[in-house]
Amino acid sequence: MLLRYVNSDKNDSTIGVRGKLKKNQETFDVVIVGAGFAGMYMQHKIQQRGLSVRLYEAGSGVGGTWYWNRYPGARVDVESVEYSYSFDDDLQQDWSWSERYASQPELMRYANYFADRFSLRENMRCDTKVTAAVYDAEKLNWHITTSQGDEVSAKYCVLATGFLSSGSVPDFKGLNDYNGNTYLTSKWPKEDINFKDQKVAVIGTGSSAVQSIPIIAKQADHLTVFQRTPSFSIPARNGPMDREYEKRVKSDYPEWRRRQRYESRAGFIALNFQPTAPNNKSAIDVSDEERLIDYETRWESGGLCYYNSFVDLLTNEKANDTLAEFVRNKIREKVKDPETAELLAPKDYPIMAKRLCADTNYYETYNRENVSLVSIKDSPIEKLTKKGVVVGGHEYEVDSVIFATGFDAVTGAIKNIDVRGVAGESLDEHWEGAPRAYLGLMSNGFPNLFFLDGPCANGALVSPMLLSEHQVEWVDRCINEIGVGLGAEIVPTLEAEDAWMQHMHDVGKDSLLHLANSWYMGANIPGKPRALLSYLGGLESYRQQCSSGEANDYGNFVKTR
Ligand code: NA7
Repeated sequence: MLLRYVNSDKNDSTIGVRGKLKKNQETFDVVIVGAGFAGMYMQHKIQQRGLSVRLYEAGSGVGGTWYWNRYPGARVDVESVEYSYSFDDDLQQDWSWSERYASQPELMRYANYFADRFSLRENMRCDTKVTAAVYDAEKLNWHITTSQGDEVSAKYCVLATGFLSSGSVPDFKGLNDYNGNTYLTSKWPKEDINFKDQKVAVIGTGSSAVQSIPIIAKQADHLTVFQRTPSFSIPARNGPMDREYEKRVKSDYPEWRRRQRYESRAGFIALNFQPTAPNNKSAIDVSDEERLIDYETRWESGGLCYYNSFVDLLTNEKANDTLAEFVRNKIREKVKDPETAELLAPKDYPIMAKRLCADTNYYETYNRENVSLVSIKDSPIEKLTKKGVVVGGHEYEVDSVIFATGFDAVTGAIKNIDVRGVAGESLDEHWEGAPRAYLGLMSNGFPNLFFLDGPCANGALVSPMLLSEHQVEWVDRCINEIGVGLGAEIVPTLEAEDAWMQHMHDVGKDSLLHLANSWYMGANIPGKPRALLSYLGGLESYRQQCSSGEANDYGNFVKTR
């Protein structure tokens, strides 16, 4: 099988400075893993403090998730003016987005602009995977090993490895027998791929598939989509940036950011949408007419704004079903063939219990003559053969198979590193089953090790930019307030970690998220323990809890000075 999703990036113009020494044994104040938006901001903060820092990145350039997910149609589902750094007013004034939702190439331009503007490249090593991070309890530092043979040490280690960065391909029978081209959406090749004159299969119907299918369908001779679970998708209503609107936002950006932080549930308010405030009423207490007005207005606004709709949509099945049925009816209106429409209309899980998708012509694509939908819900993919995909005894012959099969989300990228804390205990052992991290920032037994956008914080359900800015600033303060002279060690107490896990459980136990087999629950990966991976208390509550963590001179931590 030709694995086309493995890139060769040797001539990439976006590369940082690569490791030149065979065995680099330097010592740093801070080592950061990952040059996504969180890792780069962390590096900037550390550089501003005048501390020594090294950032390692597996890709050949910056951008993190956006570096790898370059599949056709890849774009962010939070509005560009919100999905951007807010910490520097000059930066947000200087940068101008071209569309309501930035595409992957534009996000890459932004990431590279950021790296240059804040002089990050010199302290970065790209094309370098961190393979192990082992704590030396005597020297009080982390010993970090990389795929390029670096062996460096650092007082502090920050894992900014991303929560959607470890792509997953199911272990289909016959995977290696298939002779055509294979692609993974989360490791898409850099060269232009065109499916003209090809018969193509897409496996999976999550967000990556929903974005890429309409584009691939226009190129391919025939596209067959293999769907196990349909997604709920809302029209994104993407378009060129409305310059008047941009001007309005920029005329008072701090106020827009304040609303994003304090007037939304998820850190985005879909600024174009009026009224922007979350609806704090119950969906079942209002009249049918009032409910419909909310749903229709948000449908017209587009995107993910149902996260700010009625307050009980994610806690009350009856309330949830009012919105689910509204969206199912929209699908039925769009898709001409009633049988296909019913297959595309999700009925087995609450809406938003898997992350909503935002699309451009997704459902309409199934009205094309060259597109067919095969439900594999009751009859899974049996195998791949030399020529294609077999379902229900029928062989679908295709030239290319695209795996849009998701991620080992939140913990996958962390677990790819052999992380060992005091007494040699591995993170895997400490997490035994489900991940544990106080405030989603640190784990007991792993001093001076921080997670950004990691487990037990609310990464899955809030705008990742806002969350990572908040976390980076917390870590920056922690390193500088506790690490006086960089001689200190800090680690959360087991009691604090237990209490946070209990709080996470209490806040999340009534959520409808438990009713879907999604990456939110780790349920999309065979063998991964089923557990809620994110904190569901909302951004504001999270911010308050993080402040409590800093209170009383970091009273919930053990410190050595
Ligand atoms: P998702 O949303 O996890 O989607 C993965 C899709 O792949 C989903 O439809 C899965 O079906 C399907 N899948 C996974 N394994 C199989 C097997 N074995 N057989 C058939 N189908 C399978 O990942 P995306 O990359 O689309 O999106 C991830 C996030 O990126 C998204 O939430 C946004 O935040 C942006 P299943 O639902 O498991 O039945």
